[in-house]
Amino acid sequence: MIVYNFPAQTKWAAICQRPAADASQLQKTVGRILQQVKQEGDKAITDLTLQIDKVAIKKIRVSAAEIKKGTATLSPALKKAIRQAAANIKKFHAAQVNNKPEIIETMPGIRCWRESVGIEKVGLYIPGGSAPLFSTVLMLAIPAQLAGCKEIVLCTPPAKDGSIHPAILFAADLCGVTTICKAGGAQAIAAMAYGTRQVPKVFKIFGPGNQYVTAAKQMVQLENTAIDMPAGPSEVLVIADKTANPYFVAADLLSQAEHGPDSQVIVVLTKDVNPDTIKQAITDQLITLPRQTIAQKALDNSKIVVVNNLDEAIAFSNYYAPEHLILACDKAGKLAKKVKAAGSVFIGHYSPESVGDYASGTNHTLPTNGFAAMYSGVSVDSFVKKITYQQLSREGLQKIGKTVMTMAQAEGLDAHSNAVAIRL
Ligand code: HSO
Ligand code: ZN
Repeated sequence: MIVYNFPAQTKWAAICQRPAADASQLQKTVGRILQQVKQEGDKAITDLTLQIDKVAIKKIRVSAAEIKKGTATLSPALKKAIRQAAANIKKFHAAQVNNKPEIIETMPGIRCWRESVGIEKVGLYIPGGSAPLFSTVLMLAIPAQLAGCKEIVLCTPPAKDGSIHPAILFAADLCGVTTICKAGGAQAIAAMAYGTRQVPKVFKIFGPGNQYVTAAKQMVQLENTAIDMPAGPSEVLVIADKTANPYFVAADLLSQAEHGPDSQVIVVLTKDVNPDTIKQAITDQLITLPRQTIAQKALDNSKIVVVNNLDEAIAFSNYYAPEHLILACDKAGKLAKKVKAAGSVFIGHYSPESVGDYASGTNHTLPTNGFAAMYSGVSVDSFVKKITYQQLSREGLQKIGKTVMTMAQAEGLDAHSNAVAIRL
């Protein structure tokens, strides 16, 4: 870990820099995959799955029998844990559902309101890779279901034997996913964007993924499919003062670092904390982890920033705009009020990020790469369109008619003016 002692504000940009992916080669490869899926549909998916994932699949769609067989192998303890997490996520997200639109009478006889309508068809991408993130199924399918999305398609790469991880099947089945497909990478994104015989076309695609998935999402967005948000490697920033337990802090940093070698880990310490105590606590815990090689790589690029006080710490964090922000200090509640940019905030010594990753109820699909400065994490809102309505009575039109006609004429749009005049 690189230590920066009291860096001047002019140095913050360099410290906060995220790794930049080389886009040009990536776009060519992904562009070719998108084209292939567009032209050959399902055949392209099976061919690419064999070629890239080295898995031979007979059918892309997972059958009901396969779901039943797969979920039966899951331990009762894991099923119980998934149900508990799902219940909390549902409870938190249900409060975001807006089913009583407020009618605003802007003038007598002019009534305006806004209604949330679920996006008919949505696509969820669940990465396979080194860890099957079935928790992400809950985080995406639950708000989709609450939003009233009719079709919820899930794509995830199959394992070497052609199967889908049983916990992914269980979570998908529990949360109303309507179609599960065996497809990963850019080809999965293409299939959901364009539609194939087996993979339904969707209007918006959600979920994390590697650089191919991310590039594919960005490219289909230029055509006619919406995406949740621009995604980059996962990040955490921990603010710790002398009240923090170095072992808690180290554990949080490691839980982020184990995601991938490109995980971003930053710890901001007030000057009364010795960075060596954190480093020692990391060393002690790292050796016990099965994913220590991955975590070590992420830690090699991670940073310790020492600042004068908590106000400076929060200013630095707001500048970085982390996906996850952990406030490891006694005054965390007060500090939380000063957060201006973060995907999700974990307040105090007993709120590890892991809890938000799985089961507190908040969503773990969050903005990375500095996008927390202007984007929000996934919520029920991400799965709806907000349609506005207005209804005028004759009297209402009489009241506003002159205003509209005057403005329309001034813009040189006489037909607009006439549409009012003809009614009056
Ligand atoms: N920390 C990840 C989510 C996750 N963690 C899934 C464990 N499983 C990105 O927010
Ligand atoms: Zn995580």
